[in-house]
Amino acid sequence: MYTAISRAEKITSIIEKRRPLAEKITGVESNLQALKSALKTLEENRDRIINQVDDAETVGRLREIDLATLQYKITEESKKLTVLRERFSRQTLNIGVVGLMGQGKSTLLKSLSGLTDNEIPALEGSACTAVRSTIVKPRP
Ligand SMILES: Nc1nc2c(ncn2[C@@H]2O[C@H](COP(=O)(O)OP(=O)(O)OP(=O)(O)O)[C@@H](O)[C@H]2O)c(=O)[nH]1
Ligand SMILES: [Mg+2]
Repeated sequence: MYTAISRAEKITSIIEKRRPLAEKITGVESNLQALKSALKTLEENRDRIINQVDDAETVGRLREIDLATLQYKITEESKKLTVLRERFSRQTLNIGVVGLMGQGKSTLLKSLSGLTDNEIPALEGSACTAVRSTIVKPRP
């Protein structure tokens, strides 16, 4: 009984530790959004000024500034951060185990989870689990 409680506490503590990471990412995401919108304004202003200026050299220099690529990069990085934030916001610990038949995958999961052969059969003989299995332990 004691180990079951301590295991639940450990899982809760791991999930809790992710929270500040998710919050940190939220902060970075909103900074990036602000930066992106500032770059958009800058680009609009640049385009407007280009139409007002006659000097070819100045126009050339203004055109050279690659604001589009910067905005694109920000969008790409933001997408990656969203994936990470969603991961860190998960309310579950997801453990994936892959390996050859009979290598001890189910035994490892049994040992990690405290579950028995009833929930995760790990038995001698030929292929036992044999298919991709999803074991979900409902939170109390
Ligand atoms: N000696 C030894 N036997 C193990 C170990 N881990 C698992 N076994 C035994 O190996 C057999 C197969 O283990 P499973 O955990 O069912 O292996 P599996 O990878 O889940 O197998 P499949 O689901 O059939 O692919 C069982 O009889 C286990 O008791 C280990 O570390 N040492
Ligand atoms: Mg198995």
